Amino acid sequence: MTIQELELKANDIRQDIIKMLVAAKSGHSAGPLGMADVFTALYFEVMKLDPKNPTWADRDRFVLSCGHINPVLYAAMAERGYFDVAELSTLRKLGTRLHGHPHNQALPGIETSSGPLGQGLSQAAGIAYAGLKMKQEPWRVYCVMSDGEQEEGQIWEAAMFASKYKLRNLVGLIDRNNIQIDGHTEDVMPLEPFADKWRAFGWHVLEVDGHNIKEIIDACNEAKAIYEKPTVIICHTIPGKGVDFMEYRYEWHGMPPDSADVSGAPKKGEQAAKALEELRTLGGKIKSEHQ
Ligand SMILES: Cc1ncc(C[n+]2csc(CCOP(=O)(O)OP(=O)(O)O)c2C)c(N)n1
Ligand SMILES: [Mg+2]
Repeated sequence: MTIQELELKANDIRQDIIKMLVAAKSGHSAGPLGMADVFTALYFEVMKLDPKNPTWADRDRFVLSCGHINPVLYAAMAERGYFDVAELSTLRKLGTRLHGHPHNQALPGIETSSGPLGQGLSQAAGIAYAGLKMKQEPWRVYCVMSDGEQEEGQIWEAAMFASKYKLRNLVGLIDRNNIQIDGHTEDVMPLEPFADKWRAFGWHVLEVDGHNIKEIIDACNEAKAIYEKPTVIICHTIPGKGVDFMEYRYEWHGMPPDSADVSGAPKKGEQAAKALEELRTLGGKIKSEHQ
């Protein structure tokens, strides 16, 4: 796909996210919107996968460590053809396959269950170890983490393990959006100097603009050429990206549009419509920019 097509796909994914959250009347807005470009790059360009055969033996493995941002995972999977986009409206409903947090027994293509933060990198490192050291498999492992969960010790245990075993088939992508549940990361528990910490743990470290799809793809390609180390890509993102009244606001971490009146936002009942209108306008701009 061209970069323009990928940008339009990310814009569709953002609209899917708004619609599914409103239908569910619960769920997280800021993280999923912020990571739409990263998921578009992964699901439409970077990862080897077959949506019609989700257990294909040679597929790249994907672990979502920060399970709460899974509206973006579901939207990317549906847009990629794993299941019908119409099913997105069943998010969090009784009997759905689309649980509030990813459930690997519920939906084909979900590699691991998650929700409790801090565990995904350990799972991904174990999978990468099995693939590389026990079976010499060609596939790679991608693990998306959030910045809030970097405050948990288990992340750093996994980082040491992956470095010790030189898991060059493992790529961590971190949503560096500077927010967590009720504040900014640097107020709650400072992470900086963040890249230096990963470097000190023996990882190859890259930093990208998490809204520049080409940069994300290039970084994932660079990781393939790193022989001795796992790679971490720090993706600098804007929480709530694409919806003006949500951008940079941690208040939207765990709330869907139209669930509450928030300062600076349209009033409850008008938020989803406003968000969708803004994204549709943005889509029009992307179309005309590249002509
Ligand atoms: C072990 C664990 N502790 C607490 C939570 C509750 N929780 C869910 S999301 C979240 C915020 C974490 O920050 P981040 O993932 O960076 O949030 P975002 O950027 O998506 O707003 C917390 C504390 C959890 N899911 N797991
Ligand atoms: Mg965060």
